[in-house]
Amino acid sequence: MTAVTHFEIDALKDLASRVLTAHNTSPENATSVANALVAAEVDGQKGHGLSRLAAYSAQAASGKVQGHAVPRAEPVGAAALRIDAGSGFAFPAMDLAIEKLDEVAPESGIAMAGVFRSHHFGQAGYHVERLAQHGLVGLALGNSPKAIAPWGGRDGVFGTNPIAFAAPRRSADPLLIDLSLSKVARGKVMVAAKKGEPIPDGWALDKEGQPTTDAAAALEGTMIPIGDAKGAALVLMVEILAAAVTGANFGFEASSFFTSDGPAPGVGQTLIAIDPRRMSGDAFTDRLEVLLQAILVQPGTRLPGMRRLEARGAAARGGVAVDPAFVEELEQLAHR
Ligand code: PYC
Repeated sequence: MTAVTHFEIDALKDLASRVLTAHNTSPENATSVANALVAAEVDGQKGHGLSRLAAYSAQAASGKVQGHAVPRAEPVGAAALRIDAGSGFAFPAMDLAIEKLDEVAPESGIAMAGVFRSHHFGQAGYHVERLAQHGLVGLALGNSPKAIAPWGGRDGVFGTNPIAFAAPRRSADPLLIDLSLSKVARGKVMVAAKKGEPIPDGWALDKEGQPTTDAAAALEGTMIPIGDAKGAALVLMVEILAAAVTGANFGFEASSFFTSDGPAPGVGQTLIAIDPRRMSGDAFTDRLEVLLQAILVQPGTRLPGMRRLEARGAAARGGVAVDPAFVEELEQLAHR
């Protein structure tokens, strides 16, 4: 079993920031990335947390990610803007998108930002939750390097293409739905392959497009989407909204989020903010509570996103559980 120690949230942010600034990244960008990675760590989403830091910093050092990029917003309509992430990290571009949508959506009722020349945007829910904290309903869609084949096919075309949704509540944390569209994260297959263990049926296909329980064969093949053929259609929709609409690379054109060689991935994200007050005034929050209570009166039900909130509460009380040997590795990276 891995040993864990509880670390202060701010200490982990400071560490992540120092690792990045030691690897060709501006302090502003390092802060933005560190905030997002530590938020994922706090929420128990470790696959989008500090585990990404070594790969991120190697990519900034090699120039595959432009650590000093300054994202630029260009209005392209009354309530639409394009954001060029400049082949930098996705998080500063997403921060800019949120800042702009917060300004525009309350005026226009709805606003959209399309981010291109972008990179891994981590847990998609992190972005929409911030919109919901400002009273907006948020929808985020992002594409990623190929991992899923078209239904019936065998070669990866699409990424795991997450969709996240958040809605503000009257006196509770926003409702948050965050779905990656592969049945399970590829990271779980990587862990099984490392241990030489099989994976459950239904997770992945081998390179011939056949179902496999062999983790190593699955890594050479593709991930099965949630909902099988219906999920594959949803993956296609996200690919169009996140990449075709924004002018970004498709999943099959994008380079890896993990390796430091080659061109930048150049993926895209679409973020949509709706001001529900413009549509239904104060009724929105009342009606949302009616709906959520209709769920919660049934024994055995929970709202989506609760595990994350519980993890967050535990971290706020007692710190974030991280393997101290891993933290030491990150300290070494910060002093390279
Ligand atoms: O959750 O699969 C995911 C994901 C891909 C890119 C960003 N998040």
